[in-house]
Amino acid sequence: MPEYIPSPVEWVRNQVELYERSGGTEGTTLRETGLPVIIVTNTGNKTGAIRKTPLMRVKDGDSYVLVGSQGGAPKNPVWVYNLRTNPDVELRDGTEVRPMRVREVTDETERARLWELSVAAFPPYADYQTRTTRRIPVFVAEPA
Ligand code: F42
Repeated sequence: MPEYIPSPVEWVRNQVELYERSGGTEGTTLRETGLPVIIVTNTGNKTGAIRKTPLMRVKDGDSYVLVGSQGGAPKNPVWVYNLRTNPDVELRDGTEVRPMRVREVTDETERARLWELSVAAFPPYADYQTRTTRRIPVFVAEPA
């Protein structure tokens, strides 16, 4: 078994810890927004270690949209590279944990639809895109 390496960022690490320790009944929303969060367990592209990344929950039928916004930071979050290298993840939504396969959305029409869905679920995403010149990467996680 590869080792699990918790996030170096304290509030993120704490959220993952509470979310998982409670079996998905606590720590499931983003701070004061109260909006729901999922946890994507992914594989480090260099270390091969297990990484757990909380993201906003954007549902599209049985699938989830994963938005690499990182608050509009100039660089992509590292998990984006992890998913590009290893698309097999485990996705926790509350008490439900399922294996999923991730693909990056490159089709413009599909991306436009999913972006709209993402902004509806979490309005700050729109703001984040205006803060950075990079194109925020969008992925879809589908049941494996
Ligand atoms: N981030 C988003 O981008 N979108 C969201 O919708 C979102 C929602 C959200 C909700 C709740 C919450 O608690 C956090 C949320 N975040 C959201 C933040 C998100 O969870 C990540 O913390 C953030 O996107 C940054 O991702 P990151 O993968 O860059 O994480 C950093 C802090 C990190 O863990 N860095 C590690 C480190 O040691 O510096 C490296 C992790 C890693 O995967 N390393 C790789 C490996 O092989 O292990 C390779 C490293 C390399 O050098 O390439």
